[in-house]
Amino acid sequence: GSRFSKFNLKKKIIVGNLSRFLLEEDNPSDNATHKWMVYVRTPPNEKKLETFVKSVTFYLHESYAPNTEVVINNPPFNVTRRGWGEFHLKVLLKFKDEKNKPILLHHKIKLDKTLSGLQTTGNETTTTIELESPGFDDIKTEKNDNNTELSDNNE
Ligand code: SLL
Repeated sequence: GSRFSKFNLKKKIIVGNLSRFLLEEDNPSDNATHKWMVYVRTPPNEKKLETFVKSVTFYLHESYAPNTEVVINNPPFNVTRRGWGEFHLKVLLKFKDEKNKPILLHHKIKLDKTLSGLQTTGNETTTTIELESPGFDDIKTEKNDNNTELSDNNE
């Protein structure tokens, strides 16, 4: 038969980023011009990522060394940093059911160019993946809205 059985399940995965220009009063003590946050989620009204994803590993630009690899095991699957440039990052999804091999996604961080100091939406990339076995957990879902704000502390 076909390599993809009809029981395989397609899931849309969204990787996106927000950013905010750092104003004078944010006292940028480093070279950072922006604060940004990268997030991974499923579309609204679809099963949340944590129902079938075990962990998300973010591989940041080498200028963040030695902390270029960030593993997130629980939602929200976000990383927030300060920075000054745009770069491609890699996102590795590992699945609860290990029949599904890890999948690597790519995303380019896009920073706010308006310099308003307000949180703005950057780039969003959507990838359709195919799972052999989702291994869904029976997770009660509320609103899929905990991924959408840059926190105020200086990570
Ligand atoms: C650019 N080619 O210049 C890219 C490189 C690198 C971004 C961007 C590091 C910040 C920090 C940072 O923002 N790296 O280490 O605090 O657009």
